Amino acid sequence: MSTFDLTRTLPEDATGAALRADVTEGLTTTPRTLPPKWFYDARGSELFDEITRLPEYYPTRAEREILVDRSPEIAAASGARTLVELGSGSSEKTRHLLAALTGLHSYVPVDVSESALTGAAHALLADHPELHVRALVADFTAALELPDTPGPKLVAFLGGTIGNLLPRERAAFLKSVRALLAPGDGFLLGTDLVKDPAVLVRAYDDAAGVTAEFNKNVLRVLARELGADADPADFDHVALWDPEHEWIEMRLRARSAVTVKFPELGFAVPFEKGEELRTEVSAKFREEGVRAELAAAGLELTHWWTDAAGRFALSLSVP
Ligand code: AVJ
Repeated sequence: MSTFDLTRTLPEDATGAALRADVTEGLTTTPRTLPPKWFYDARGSELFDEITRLPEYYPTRAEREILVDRSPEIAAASGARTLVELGSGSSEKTRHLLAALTGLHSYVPVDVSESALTGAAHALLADHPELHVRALVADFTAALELPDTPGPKLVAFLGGTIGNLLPRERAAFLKSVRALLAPGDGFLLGTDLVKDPAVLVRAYDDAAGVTAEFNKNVLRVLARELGADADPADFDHVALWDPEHEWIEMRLRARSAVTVKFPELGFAVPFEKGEELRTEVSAKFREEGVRAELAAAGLELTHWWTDAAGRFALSLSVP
């Protein structure tokens, strides 16, 4: 018999408090920045889903190709009885791993979205009648307390979302992952790879304008959650490649001088014409860099799998 339970570790108004703190910190100083996690309200999550089906946005398809081709190898290398997935979302790509992990006892999806967790779990339980799903509503960048489940465990962080963290945040995140692992456990990490900048920029500035809508959606979130008078029509979507940091940046550029008022926070943010707000970095990686960052956190890279075109990588590392 399969089982399902869900644990909330986020305090009631954690989201509101975190958004207010991020807005205060990121918008009252220059250059103006906001963390990318605020894209993902219901509409933002739908837009991201749409992005994953765009012809220009290759990472999702490339990662799925690796999971389809390599899940048996990943399963054999890890031998996991518990799969922990950080930022599990719809768990769509995880199905391939779950099918390959034949000895699996427990699946622990971790996500800030309770609705995503319950929806995904019910779909999975139908296919895995013996599986124990122990869902955690939690922010994976904070310290996690995992349920007590049988080892060995495989912690997976897919999608290339690690690229949204700045180098210092990445180092702290990898150390917190390392702290979850015991001897015999493993860490499966998805990373998008450095490639022709034109291909990268197209992936973040698609012809249909879906990514532009996704980027501007953060302004709708500010309007709804904080009563800000942020108008998407006042800003242009910008995606550019930063060759020094080897990351894509998404920005919102003021089309003319505009002031965004935050009545609940007691301040207003003036933008000059052309002034930009950085809404996301999406770092791209090389094998040696991934190996070095893992090593700095006490993890040894043991496997490196890419899609046939070499666009995206999954790595397995061990403590
Ligand atoms: C979900 C973080 C992997 O950085 O490629 C897609 C988000 N931003 N298009 C990425 C995103 C713009 C995506 N991740």
